[in-house]
Amino acid sequence: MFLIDWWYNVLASLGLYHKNAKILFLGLDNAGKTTLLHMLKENRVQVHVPTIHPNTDELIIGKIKFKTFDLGGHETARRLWQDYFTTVDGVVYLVDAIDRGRFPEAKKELDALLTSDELCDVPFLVLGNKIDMPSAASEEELKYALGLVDTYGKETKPDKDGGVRPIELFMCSVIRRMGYHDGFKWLSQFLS
Ligand code: G3D
Repeated sequence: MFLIDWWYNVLASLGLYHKNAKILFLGLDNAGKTTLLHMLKENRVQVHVPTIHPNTDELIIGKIKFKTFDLGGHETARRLWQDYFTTVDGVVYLVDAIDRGRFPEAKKELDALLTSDELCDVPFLVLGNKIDMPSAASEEELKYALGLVDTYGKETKPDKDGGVRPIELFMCSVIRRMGYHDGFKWLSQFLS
């Protein structure tokens, strides 16, 4: 009973209670995907235990299935997430906001996702992670670096003016549990 209450609280806080969805956590390695997954799972930061699939991880809470994949240089992982596309309902794309040297690579991988036919109708929540670090890029800087000029808007009003691609950037710190809740709530409006 305690566990059910706890899960309810986690999903409710993310706006995902009653949702039935497959959500991909994508991004370059080191962006914070595994940490976010474990944060949802345990509600605390934990040391990762390497698995036989080092570039992917999975979590199921209620009717929501989360799966992570590293992008950039991992051909095997790329094949795996492409196999997953047919049923994906939302993408959470994480970017390490302190690693400016990899912004171009992060943009390249994001652009490839955004232009893929399989994901043309899929909402994208972009999370600029690690804002607890003083050197982290600002939201404006990251938006510019990722080429996210025309985003959906942070208000939660589906179909506000039809045709606008559901993509939005939220800055966050996974380890401080800041920012990503608003992002998930934004994403949840597009999930059935
Ligand atoms: P990945 O799964 O996308 O590859 P990880 O990324 O979740 O393994 O995280 C990579 C590193 O970033 C980890 O550090 C993790 O602790 C750190 N990290 C994740 N989220 C945050 C955050 O919000 N702020 C800061 N400062 N660091 C974060 P280590 O040292 O374990 O490699």
